[in-house]
Amino acid sequence: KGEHNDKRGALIVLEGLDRCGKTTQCSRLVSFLEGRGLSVESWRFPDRNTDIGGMISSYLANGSKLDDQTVHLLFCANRWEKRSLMENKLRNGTTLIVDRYSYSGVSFSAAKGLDIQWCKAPENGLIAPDLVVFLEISPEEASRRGGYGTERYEQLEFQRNVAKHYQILQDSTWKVVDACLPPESVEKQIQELALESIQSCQNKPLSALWH
Ligand code: FDM
Repeated sequence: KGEHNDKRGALIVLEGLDRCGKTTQCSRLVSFLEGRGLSVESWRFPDRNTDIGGMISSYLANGSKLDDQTVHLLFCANRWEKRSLMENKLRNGTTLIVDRYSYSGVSFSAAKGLDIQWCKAPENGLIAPDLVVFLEISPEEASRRGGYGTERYEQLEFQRNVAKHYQILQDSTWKVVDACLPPESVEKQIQELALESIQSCQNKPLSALWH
């Protein structure tokens, strides 16, 4: 069969409020899985390297004014433009560790007051994750962690609202990990969840959001 791998990769998403430690944990997880000889890649959304990603990036830096619906659809389109590459990678046996996905998409937009069903609709048909690790931290605790940066959404009141919407979205693929435990302990829990997911996804076909 040449290069082709019979076993599909897992789609593993890390979610959580700003400053919950997602990005660090994503890269640690990728190193861990690579160390085990697995085929794995690190992804993130927004992917700022595309034209759409550039528009998002400028919006987040407060460099452009766009209405909430438009921004929502840009974030969503940024996932759609990566969908077929994502599917190919997964089918070829590569596990993807993704820093934010549609849950951020819906939670952040709904926190601005957009209707949650309206927000979910264009995400329909994107690939459903095999595992969502939610790194739980209170907005207050997150804001104490060295403070937020300067991007548009990094404010306590807004993060509280995002947290509320994350709660609503939790489903059976979610595993909640306490982001306030020591980082090594968080890391270990995520490793176990990821290995379990990589094993068990092999018997499951790829499926679509939101079913
Ligand atoms: N964000 C991220 C959204 O509002 N919608 C989305 O679909 C995604 C993926 O963009 F504040 C928000 C979340 C965050 C900001 O994300 C940039 P990073 O992880 O800080 O780059």
